[in-house]
Amino acid sequence: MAHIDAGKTTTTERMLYYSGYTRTLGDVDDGDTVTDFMAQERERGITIQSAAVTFDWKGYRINLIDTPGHVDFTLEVERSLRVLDGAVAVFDASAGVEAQSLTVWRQADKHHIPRICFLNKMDKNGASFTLAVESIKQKLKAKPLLLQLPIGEAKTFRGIVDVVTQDQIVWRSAADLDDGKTFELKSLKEVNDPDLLRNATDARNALIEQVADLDDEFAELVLGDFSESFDSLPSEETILCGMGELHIEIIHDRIKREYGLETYLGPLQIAYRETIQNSVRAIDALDRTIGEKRHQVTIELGVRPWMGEMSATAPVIEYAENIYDSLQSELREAIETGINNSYLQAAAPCSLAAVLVAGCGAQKSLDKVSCAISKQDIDISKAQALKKADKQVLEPLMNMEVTVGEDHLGAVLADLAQRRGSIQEIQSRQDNKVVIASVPLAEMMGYSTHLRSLTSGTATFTLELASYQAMSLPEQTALLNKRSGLV
Ligand SMILES: Nc1nc2c(ncn2[C@@H]2O[C@H](COP(=O)(O)OP(=O)(O)OP(=O)(O)O)[C@@H](O)[C@H]2O)c(=O)[nH]1
Ligand SMILES: [Mg+2]
Repeated sequence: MAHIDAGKTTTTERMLYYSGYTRTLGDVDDGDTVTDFMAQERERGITIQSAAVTFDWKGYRINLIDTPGHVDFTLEVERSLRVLDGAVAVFDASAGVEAQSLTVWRQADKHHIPRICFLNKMDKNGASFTLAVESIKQKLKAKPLLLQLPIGEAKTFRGIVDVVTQDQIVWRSAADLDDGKTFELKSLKEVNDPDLLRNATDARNALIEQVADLDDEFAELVLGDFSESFDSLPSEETILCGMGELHIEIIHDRIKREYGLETYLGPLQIAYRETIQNSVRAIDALDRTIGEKRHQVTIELGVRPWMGEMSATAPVIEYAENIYDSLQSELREAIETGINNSYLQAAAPCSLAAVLVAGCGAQKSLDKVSCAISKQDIDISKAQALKKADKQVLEPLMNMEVTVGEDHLGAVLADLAQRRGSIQEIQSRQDNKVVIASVPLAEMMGYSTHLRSLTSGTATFTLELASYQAMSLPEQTALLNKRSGLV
């Protein structure tokens, strides 16, 4: 729906052509479009009656009604609005909101029809994205959410940026203008255009905020992520925890916008873990005088690899024979709390290990102070035991599924092999292949961008944590060298 001549019929004709519904591209001025089929329409180059067409696009069926823009046929538009699920309001970007657009917009308001605004004629002399958007805000009293930005305007118009995916689509220059079917899709990260990248990032952040204002669930998601992820360390560094690169970027941006803090986002770090390969024991004897009283406690702790279920936060505590019963229950509690605390505070959580309380002796009458001391010293003895053990670094291993067309399957598989991925299965789903694989998280940096350029944006993927797996010795050495700044 729109003012006369905004380009509804032309846009419809393009949709039919690009979706494969028609084989030739009709033109209003030549009088050969699909939806302007009446003789009078073809002669005058205007739409007089609404015409409905149905076509398929990316697995969706679209029922489209091309309505007339002339004021005399307003009733035709009203008729269509009664049966529609949604409307696309087409605007001439050099004119903004024109009179008849205002009329049909109000009609759509009356019928509570959701709307998409399409700024057409961005190539025309005098086209202005900013002015057109401003006119939508002012005249229609609407709050548009910007989903695309133009690249260039009027004579320089050559493409658009997808605000959500941060990809750009650029058509060939006007000189060798064809039917518009050929274009180049690239991630903005691969394009050296700092101004465009900044505008696109700003637009995306503004969009996230607008959606958060409209949708409570979405807002909670964004804010909840933020507060949970803000994990401060004693140093000048703050660790942001997130599920992926985009997640981290958004949190980083919110810190700037909402707290006014200029921060530098360091490279992404993987949450590695460490485990031990053999059993070791350490004895710690403590003898302290606090006030008048002497506290003496000896603790012997052992640690050994744990072969059972993965236990990330709760350690497995075992007692050596005869120890359990001989321990006063307060001391037992103190020891167990000590072991649990030392687990939770460890910088790199040590999973897959069990702690053995091998021996413990204390003076006869234990009081609260000796218990507290025991708790603290558990940490020291555990650290001593761990130091003696042979260690093994574990890395997060992800389950992944890539859905890709047959023609790009080879490229995706070759790329996964380079990322230390192992392919478990390749299934067929409709026209696509689904690759089921596992791959270390450390190899997945920038994967979404890379996959897009590898498959011209046709593939999709999902990723979830599967387990922690032992790294090979060369991989471990490379990682440790990198972490200690040797390479
Ligand atoms: N430069 C330029 N011209 C366009 C564009 N889209 C449409 N036109 C031209 O604008 C004129 C009107 O296009 P139509 O598609 O008939 O417009 P309409 O909205 O269907 O008009 P009515 O049905 O009469 O309301 C035609 O001459 C088109 O060739 C565009 O993106 N750029
Ligand atoms: Mg028309």
